[in-house]
Amino acid sequence: MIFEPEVEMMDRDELVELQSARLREMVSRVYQRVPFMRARLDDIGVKPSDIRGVSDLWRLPITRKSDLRDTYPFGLFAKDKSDLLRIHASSGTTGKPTVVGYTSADLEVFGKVCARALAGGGAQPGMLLHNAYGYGLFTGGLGLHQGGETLGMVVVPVSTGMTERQVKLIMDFGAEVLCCTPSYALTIALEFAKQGIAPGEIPLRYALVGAEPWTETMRAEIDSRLGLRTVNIYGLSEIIGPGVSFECTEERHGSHINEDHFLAEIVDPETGALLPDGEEGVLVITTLTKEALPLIRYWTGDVTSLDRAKCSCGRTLARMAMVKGRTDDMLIVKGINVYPSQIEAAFGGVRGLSPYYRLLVDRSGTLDQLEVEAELSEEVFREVTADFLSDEIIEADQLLRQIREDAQQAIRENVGISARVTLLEPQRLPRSDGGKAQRVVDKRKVLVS
Ligand code: DLL
Repeated sequence: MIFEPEVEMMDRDELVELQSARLREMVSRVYQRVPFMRARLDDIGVKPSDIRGVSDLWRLPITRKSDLRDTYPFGLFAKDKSDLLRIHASSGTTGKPTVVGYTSADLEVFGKVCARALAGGGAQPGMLLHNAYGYGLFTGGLGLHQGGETLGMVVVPVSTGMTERQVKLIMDFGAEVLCCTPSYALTIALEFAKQGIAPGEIPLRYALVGAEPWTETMRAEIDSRLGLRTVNIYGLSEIIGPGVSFECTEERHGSHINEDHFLAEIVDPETGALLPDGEEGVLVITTLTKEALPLIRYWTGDVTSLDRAKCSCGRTLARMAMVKGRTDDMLIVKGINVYPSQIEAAFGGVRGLSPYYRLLVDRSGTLDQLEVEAELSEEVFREVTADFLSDEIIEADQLLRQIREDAQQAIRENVGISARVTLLEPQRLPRSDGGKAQRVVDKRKVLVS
C-alpha cells in the first residue's frame, strides 16, 4: 500500500520543482530567523536570493552536528520555544546531547513519513503494531507510534526491554507488525525459540527495523526466525527521526527517501564534493519543510549511495542503499577502513556462525591488531559438543578450525584485512535490550586518553 501516492509516485520533474520552491522558501526563512546561520551565509557571501533551486544547493554551507552542540540547546531553532509541541534529544556518547524540536506542522509531517514507511513495509489500517522502539527522548518510539496512528493502526506502545513480556503480548494480542532495532528483533526471536514457539505460530507478518546498521545476513536471520518479512527504516533525530527513508516490501532493495521533505545528496567524505548516483559517500540532507529546526545540508555521517531509478512498487522516490556505517564509527586498522557491518556481511557466507560478533581493536607496539569474537550457531555448537562427548575430539577440533579459517578468510576477502577470529559458545556476547547494539571495543582509544 502507498500512503501518499500523489507525492510518493510523483513525476520526477515535478518533484524537483516542488523541492526547488520549498528550498527557496526554507533558505530565506532560516536567514531571517536563525542568526547563527545568517552570519554563516553572510561570511561566505551567499544571499537567499542566490538560491533559485535545487541546482544551487552546492552554494550553501554544510551544517554539522558540532553546530548543534555549539548552539546547545536551541540556537539553530527557527521558532520560539513556546511555539513547539515537543522536544527530543539524542544522548550522545560524548559531550552535550543534540536537541531537536517540533511544531504542530512538524509533528504532522513526522506522523505522515512514518505512516508512509509502515505502509511501504506491509502495514495496513486496522493491523496491530507492536512498537518495541524506545519511548522517551529517543525519536524511535514516539515517531513510529504516531506513524501507526496516522495510518490507522492499533498501536501497542510496549517500548524496549522485558523480552518475555514482549513475546507474551505479541501472542496474546495477535500483533501483525513489529517495530524495533534489528538486534532487538533477534533477541525477541530467541525468546520465542526459548518458549518453544515456532515461526509458523507467531502472528507477526512484517517488521520495520532500523536505527543501527544491519545487513542482508541479519535480514535472513530475522525473517526465518520470526516467519515474517523485514524491511529497513532509516532516519536521524536531527532531520526528524525515523521515516527519512524506508524500504518497500516489493523490492527490499534500497530505502525510498521522502524527498518532498528531505533533499538528499551524496558527497565525498574527504573533499565534500558532490558524487554521482551509485557512488558511495556521505549522505547530506536538507530539510525542506521543517519549521522548528530547519537544517541546511546536514552532514549525517552515514555512508551510502543513491539510486534514482523507478521502483517496481511504483514509487518514484530515490532510494538509498543500506547504510554501511557512520564515518565516525569507521575504524582505521593498519591503515584500512573497516566498518563493523562489513564483518557482519563477510560472516554471512560462513557456515556455523551466529549473527553475534564483536570487534576488539588493540595496538601492540606500533601495530594495530583486530580480533573478532564470533559466536557459534546453536546447531554447530550442539554438533561440536556431541563430538566431544562421544570422544570424537579430532572431528570437533577439525570443525572448529575450519570455521575459524573460513571466517578469517571471509574477512580477508571482503574487508581486505587480516584479523584473528575467536569462536565463542552461543550466548556469550551481550544481547540487545532494545537500544542500539555496541559492536566495537577500541582499546587504542583508552591508551591514548
Ligand atoms: O535512530 C532514528 C530512528 C529510529 C531510525 C527508529 C530508524 C528507526 P538517532 O538516534 O538520531 O535516530 O540516530 C541516527 O542512527 O545517523 C545512523 O547512523 C543510524 N541509523 C538510523 N537508522 C539506520 C538504518 C534514529 N536503518 C543514526 N540503518 C543515523 C543504519 C541507521 N543506520
